[in-house]
Amino acid sequence: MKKTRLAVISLASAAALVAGSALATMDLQKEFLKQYPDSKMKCGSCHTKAMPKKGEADLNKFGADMGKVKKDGKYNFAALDKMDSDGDGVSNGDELKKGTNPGDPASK
Ligand SMILES: [Ca+2]
Repeated sequence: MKKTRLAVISLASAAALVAGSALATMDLQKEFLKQYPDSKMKCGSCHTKAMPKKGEADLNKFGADMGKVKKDGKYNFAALDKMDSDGDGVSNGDELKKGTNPGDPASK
């Protein structure tokens, strides 16, 4: 009986952790789209893979820059706008307004 209870608590804890991380990602996407309604935000905007699976969530340069402008849980979007994360000569802000990918130099 004790083992069953422990297993149920462990499963519930694991589910809460997974749900928490998924919600954080959804919250970030919502916050991002609120800030940049014309952007074509997708997983590949911040990650090296278009559809990253668990363990493949490597960030591209734009995703890494988003992490750099995060302070106390808030993103400094004004600072992010001025950067040119992918080095293609077009600022992140301009790319996000145009709907191009600020993490892909081939998209500008
Ligand atoms: Ca750029």
